[in-house]
Amino acid sequence: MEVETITQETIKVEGMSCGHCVMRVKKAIEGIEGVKKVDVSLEDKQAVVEFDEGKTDVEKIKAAVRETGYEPV
Ligand SMILES: [Cu+2]
Repeated sequence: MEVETITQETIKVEGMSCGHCVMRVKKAIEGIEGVKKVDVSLEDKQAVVEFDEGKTDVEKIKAAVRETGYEPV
């Protein structure tokens, strides 16, 4: 039996300037296994991510954001 531990984390993201950036960051995070929900806000410069702790972690999410060319803080 697999137990899911869903956690919510808010990650600050620098460098987003328009809706296109938001979509890129959102898609990058959504592509990570274990991620359940992503909300990216241009106004707040942050991504609110719900994920399964057993499958991924904040560092992996930050790495994916960095790969798209934006700076997680
Ligand atoms: Cu943009």
